Amino acid sequence: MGLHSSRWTARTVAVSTTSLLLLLGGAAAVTPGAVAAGETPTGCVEPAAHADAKARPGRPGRQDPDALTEAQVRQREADLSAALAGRRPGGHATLATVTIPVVVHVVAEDTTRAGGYLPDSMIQQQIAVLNDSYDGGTVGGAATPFAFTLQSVTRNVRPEWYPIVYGSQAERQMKAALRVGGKETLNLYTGELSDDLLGWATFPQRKLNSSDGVVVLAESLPGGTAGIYGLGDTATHEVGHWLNLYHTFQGGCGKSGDQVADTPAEASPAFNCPTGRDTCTAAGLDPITNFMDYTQDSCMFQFTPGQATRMTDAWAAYRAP
Ligand SMILES: [Ca+2]
Ligand SMILES: [Ca+2]
Ligand SMILES: [Zn+2]
Repeated sequence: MGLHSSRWTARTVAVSTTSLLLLLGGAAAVTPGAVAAGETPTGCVEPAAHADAKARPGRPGRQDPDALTEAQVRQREADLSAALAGRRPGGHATLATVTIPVVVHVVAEDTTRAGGYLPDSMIQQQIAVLNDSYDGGTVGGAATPFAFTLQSVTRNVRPEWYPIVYGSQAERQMKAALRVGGKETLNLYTGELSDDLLGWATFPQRKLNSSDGVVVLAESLPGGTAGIYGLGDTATHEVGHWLNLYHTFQGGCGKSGDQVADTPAEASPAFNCPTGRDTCTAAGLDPITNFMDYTQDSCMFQFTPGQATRMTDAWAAYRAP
């Protein structure tokens, strides 16, 4: 309970105008879920509520879909360098504030909340959580250049797309039908998801395709019923991938890691909110409060300056109009 309080306090102290919204989520005892198979190098799939955290990464017969291989990381890093060199010769990109237009696509099976038909208030609260998270408004969080503004909301009662099944033809059809804007536009889809997932995202690519975007469990939005994942940080995490961040546990204790120097290496995902976790001999405790770990929403509240730089580079390389 102490950790829940400290995180809420962190939000409250730093951003008093949005902190109340975060309190609506509650912190019911729900444990993270199993992963689904079928991950691709350009996707990221998150675990959802309602299953056994300890079983998740190594669940028999299932591979952790978020684990990119070292070869995949090397390939992505080479592409980032090449793309960045084309946009900004030499050094890191620097950016003034970038306001990302967000289009939220509410996908539902009927017009009830249980059917995925979220109220506008939850969507507005989600945008507030994104801004709070990316502007360094949380205690210890680094500021990034990114701000978010709600451009529009589409409401889609489409039982044939529901639940949203990761990697399915129905998902591709849904995105092809709904996605709008260029590479700078964040298309955020909400709905019930397959396989107890919390969400998934596409990493940036040089050539835009209709799959680009973020999918999150509807009830993971602030005020949602997803228990320890009901404060809106699933979207924060997924948007991190959309801006080219890896998990903090990418590569484990090995060499390449998450390509960010100021996030201590971590052997495996952390769940719930452990104290003093230290899974790699490399300096530093595991970054369990980082948005790119797998801890519960109340436990994750930071990006680092290194992650801010990486996202800034990725914006210049891939998403800047
Ligand atoms: Ca690191
Ligand atoms: Ca360590
Ligand atoms: Zn992830």
